[in-house]
Amino acid sequence: MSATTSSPSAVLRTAYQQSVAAYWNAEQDPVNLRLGDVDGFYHHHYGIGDYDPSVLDGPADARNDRVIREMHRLETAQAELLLGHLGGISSGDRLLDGGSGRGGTSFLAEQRFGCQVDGVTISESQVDFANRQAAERGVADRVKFHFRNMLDTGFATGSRHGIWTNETTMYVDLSELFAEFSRLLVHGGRYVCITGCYNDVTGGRSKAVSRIDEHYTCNIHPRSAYFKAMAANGLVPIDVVDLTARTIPYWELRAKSALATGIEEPFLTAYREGSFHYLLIAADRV
Ligand code: SAH
Ligand code: GPP
Ligand code: MG
Repeated sequence: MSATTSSPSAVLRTAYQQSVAAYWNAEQDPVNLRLGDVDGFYHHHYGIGDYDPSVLDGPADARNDRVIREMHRLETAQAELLLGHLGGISSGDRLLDGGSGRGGTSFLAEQRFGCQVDGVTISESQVDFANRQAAERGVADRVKFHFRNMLDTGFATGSRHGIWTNETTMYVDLSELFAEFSRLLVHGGRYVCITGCYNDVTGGRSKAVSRIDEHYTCNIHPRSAYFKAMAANGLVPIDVVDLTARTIPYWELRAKSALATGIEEPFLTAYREGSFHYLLIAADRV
């Protein structure tokens, strides 16, 4: 069965999921497309690492171009960091990208591991975009994108050696998600998550976090929710990395760029006030 032909009502089970799919089907923001155009890896996630301040110098045209390249470099570094936490993956293994967007992280995974990667997203236009890219890259036999819900992927039990979610978990119920990933992973298989989560220590959802939720139609979870849902589903954390300090420079650069969307200030406020973290969690299936 080709997942790309699944009917919308089978994949989008709730009005909420339909509204999330509508957001991604319509998404054409230059803050994502201009960056992807740099080298053909299209990301829908943020960046990590320090930026080169000299990109902000010089005449406007050259500056814009250099800022775009620098932001893209930091976003690619984020995906490479995530993939580095998958552990030993061999070319015969199968991976799943939960919420695959335009496919950037999946293509980087194929390049790194040379193995089969399936991406699932509830946006049909993203599926089409990413499958076109796979064909253009000549990797369509190894990297495939499907119009499926990551809460109910339809893939075989125990079929995955590695699964990741790169900024997608704020759209779903974590208990349902980790139950599905636990079913899909082999014993000893690795799950890696990069997410933004709010801080249980400072209390409930801050104003800045609420503004981020509103902007993307998502529902950011508290940090504790990740560990509870993992523990309940046989996923045992091995690495927990607070990336907050490493993502702030990306947001500072983005705030200065011509492609800023207005969400930069809530991210910077939330990170600086400590109400929000950018977190990587890697966990093994036991
Ligand atoms: N991981 C990608 C895209 C992140 S954007 C990247 O790093 O570039 C968030 C993605 O989550 C979108 O592709 C959206 O369609 C997807 N998504 C949201 N809810 C989903 C669900 N229930 N099942 C599958 N994908 C989902
Ligand atoms: C996707 O990035 C953004 C999300 C999946 C939303 C929430 C993420 C958090 C960590 C809270 P994008 O690249 O599409 O966003 P933008 O268009 O702002 O660059
Ligand atoms: Mg972006």
